[in-house]
Amino acid sequence: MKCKVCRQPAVIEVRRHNAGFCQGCFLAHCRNQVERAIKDHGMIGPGERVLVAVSGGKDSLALWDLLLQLGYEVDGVYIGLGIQGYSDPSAEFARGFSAEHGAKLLEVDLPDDFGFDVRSGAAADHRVPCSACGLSKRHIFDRAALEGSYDVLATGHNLDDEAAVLLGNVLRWDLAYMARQRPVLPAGDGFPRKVKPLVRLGERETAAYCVLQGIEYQVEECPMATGNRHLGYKDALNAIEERSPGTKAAFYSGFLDRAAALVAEVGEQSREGLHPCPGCGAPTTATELCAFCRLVDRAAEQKRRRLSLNR
Ligand code: Q46
Ligand code: ZN
Repeated sequence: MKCKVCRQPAVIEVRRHNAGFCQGCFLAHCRNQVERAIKDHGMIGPGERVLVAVSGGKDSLALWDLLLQLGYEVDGVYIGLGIQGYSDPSAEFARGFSAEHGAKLLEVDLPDDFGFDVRSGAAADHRVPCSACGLSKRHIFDRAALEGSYDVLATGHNLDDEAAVLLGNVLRWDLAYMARQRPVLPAGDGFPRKVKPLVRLGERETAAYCVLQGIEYQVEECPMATGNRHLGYKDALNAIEERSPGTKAAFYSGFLDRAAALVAEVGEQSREGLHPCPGCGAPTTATELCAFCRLVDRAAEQKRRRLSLNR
């Protein structure tokens, strides 16, 4: 197969585009896709400061690299989740990228800074681990962006992630979640602007980008992901994509073009009635503490109970 752009031998085929690319043209293709997503959706303005949520995996490190390549001023923020055998090496990949590129990395550690890890927090708050993890990450990333006065928080959600989340939302007809699924969520009411510049790239492409660009990343999946619903939706979409390449992109872009505006109002309603949490100041609809503060309290309470039982 030849590169669609320069006719040299291709190193990767992207079936969705019915095209092969050589190394140089593939890296340029990734930059173009990110540039186009940023421009089409008005994600980042000239001179704005960006904070990238970094996990140490392929998507967030590819995103960090691509934004730096495109000339943006970008720092990273990494959260240590206290997941045994996974969090420490992930942190090393994030730190390695930061050191190699001379880019600033902020670090927050759930056990050190908040007194719990994903597993113990989830147990204390009667949630599944990914729910406690997602809640913690959203809260901490938002705070880091606001406290650091960044203009925008960028996350590494790629096309496969967004299509899988959309499938889950459609299967449950969860209009409020669908409304929040846009590639840009505007700032306001204690939230930073949040953007997803990788929505035009699949996860095979972000992995290939890292390999071809020489970026070392955490290849292992999070051990807590096993059996989660999101992975099931990804598998289902991959099976469809295998038979009909391009379906995933058509599903997601069709939503943005034809359905997102119809559900947008529901999303605006879900931001109504927000007030600052008395514990941390983050916006919440809860009458007392926000969900994250409750998680922190319950984890602390559980810890106290365990310690008194062991005495
Ligand atoms: S890190 Fe956290 Fe994911 Fe692990 S515990 Fe679940 S949500 S699977 S992106
Ligand atoms: Zn709070």
